[in-house]
Amino acid sequence: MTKFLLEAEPGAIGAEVERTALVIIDMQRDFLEPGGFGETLGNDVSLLAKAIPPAKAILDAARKAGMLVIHTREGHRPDLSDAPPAKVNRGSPTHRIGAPGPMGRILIRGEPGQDIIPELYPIAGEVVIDKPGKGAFFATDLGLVLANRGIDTLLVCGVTTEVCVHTTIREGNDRGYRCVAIGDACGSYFPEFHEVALRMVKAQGGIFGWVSDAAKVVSALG
Ligand code: C5J
Repeated sequence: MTKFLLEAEPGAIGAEVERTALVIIDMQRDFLEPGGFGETLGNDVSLLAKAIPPAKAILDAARKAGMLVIHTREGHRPDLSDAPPAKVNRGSPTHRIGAPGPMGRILIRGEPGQDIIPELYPIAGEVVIDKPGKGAFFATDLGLVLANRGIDTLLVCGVTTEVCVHTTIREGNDRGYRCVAIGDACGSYFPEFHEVALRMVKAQGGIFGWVSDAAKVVSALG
């Protein structure tokens, strides 16, 4: 086993490369790219773009170290059979899941906008999890993949900090994983939510995880 020590808050965390996974949440074109679904909702996508270079840095470091890399994509089957009406029937009808969007049908698997941005595109051997919910464990085989690889620690980054990243860290924590949010490799359309979401993870002695940053991950794995 290859051990590493990651500087984090509320305290450093020791882990093993072979028992750690990098989980990159929903770095999808529709959330991040100008002209995508996120921007049509009135969001400033440049706030999310800031997370791309740090996410790329830890992706490169994880690949070099031979760490398990997992990418997730939020999205649904084309017939919406896995999309709860309570999720679909929300917001303006022209901006709902399944409606035509600037990069194909909104949050539908296989549409260009639902895919991962080119900068962080998965390579052969990396796991891609299509998830119908906000958390990456809900209604997916993520838990099975992690158990089969003997994973006990998750380095989690992606978008958005307070929604899908947070939900995944909460789910992972309850399942017994040590979850570390890589703060600068996460992003939100709402900077105050991003900041408070990270503070929530590490509050009270690390109530459901740790917070670190990309430079610390690169240094720990280097
Ligand atoms: C994610 C969302 N990925 N905000 N989705 O956070 O709806």
